[in-house]
Amino acid sequence: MGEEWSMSIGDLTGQLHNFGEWKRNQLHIMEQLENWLKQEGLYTSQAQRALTQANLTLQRDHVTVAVVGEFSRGKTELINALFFSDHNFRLLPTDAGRTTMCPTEIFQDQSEPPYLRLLPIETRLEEASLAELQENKELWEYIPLDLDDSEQLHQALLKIREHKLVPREVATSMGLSEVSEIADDMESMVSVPAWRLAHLNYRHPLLSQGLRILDTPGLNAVSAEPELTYEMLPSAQARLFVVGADTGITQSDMEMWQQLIRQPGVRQRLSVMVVLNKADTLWDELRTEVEIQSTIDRQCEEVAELLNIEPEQVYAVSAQKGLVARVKQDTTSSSSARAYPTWRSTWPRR
Ligand SMILES: Nc1nc2c(ncn2[C@@H]2O[C@H](COP(=O)(O)OP(=O)(O)O)[C@@H](O)[C@H]2O)c(=O)[nH]1
Ligand SMILES: [Mg+2]
Repeated sequence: MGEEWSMSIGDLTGQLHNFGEWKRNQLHIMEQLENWLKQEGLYTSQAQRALTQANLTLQRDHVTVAVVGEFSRGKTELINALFFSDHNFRLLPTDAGRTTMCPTEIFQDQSEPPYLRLLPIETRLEEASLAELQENKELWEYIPLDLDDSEQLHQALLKIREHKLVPREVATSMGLSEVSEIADDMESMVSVPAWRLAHLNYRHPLLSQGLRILDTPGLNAVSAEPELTYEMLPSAQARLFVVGADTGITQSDMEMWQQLIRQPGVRQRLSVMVVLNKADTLWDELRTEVEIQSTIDRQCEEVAELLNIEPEQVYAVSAQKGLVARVKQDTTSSSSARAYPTWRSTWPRR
């Protein structure tokens, strides 16, 4: 399983590289076209507009990988393990019971220095559509990021999961009565997520080739932002559906699968990979590696059967142990890495 997984990451790197090359090539062709049109006296204002538009579209073109699943399955940890293990800490905050509350888009915009932008939850009170809000940068909180300052980076990214207290009526008018938690005995104040959407402009070799990662919250928060669910997900080129080996496929995993992945009308060519995360919960020191592997294989088969996909589409991983092993640079200090050398050697590396 591990080998296939690392192969897929290798493929992704290769394909993104080709995509980046293709984009550069197209931009070069357009430049030549522009020069030629100018030479021939055909560079009208209409031609100029068309070329500028094509240029912009191409530069903004991304390959989006959306990470979806019920809350606390380890989606955010998986993104940390796969893409951000170069730091000596967890880049995106993950914690038991305190899950990502707002969808987070991670990309690299060369034209601006790294930043975190957050769209305040209060914008739900406005009539504007999410697309309009995305354009209106003044509404967003802007935090410049210093990628060399781990502490600042860590503190800034903790904001993604901030909550705030609002009167119950306000939460209701925001359409958040279901996701809010009661915060005091009087039940007059409730706790709601502070942000609707986060944009993280970061630096990473894969992001620079045009990869965009979409980290999503669980079902509750997703259903509070239906526009996001139904507009952003179908436009993703690939989707990772994350389930937990500790819980197996639950009723709500199944609902998410049906609502978000198996939506009628979603283009079939969209590729879906199912990640059976928290495989470490099946590790057992009193059993042999062969026994453990057969338990993991069996669980992958069960997941495939329930979701009606091929067992080859299910990848058993441990995002957490993988992240720890990579952050610690695979040193023997990680007991899991020491105990499971096969796992360690097949974990994808950049
Ligand atoms: N044992 C174990 N715990 C994990 C693993 N991945 C994530 N977790 C834990 O599960 C909790 C939720 O993780 P998080 O990434 O925030 O889940 P998300 O809500 O799906 O994004 C955190 O406490 C993580 O440390 C894993 O591979 N193994
Ligand atoms: Mg999360």
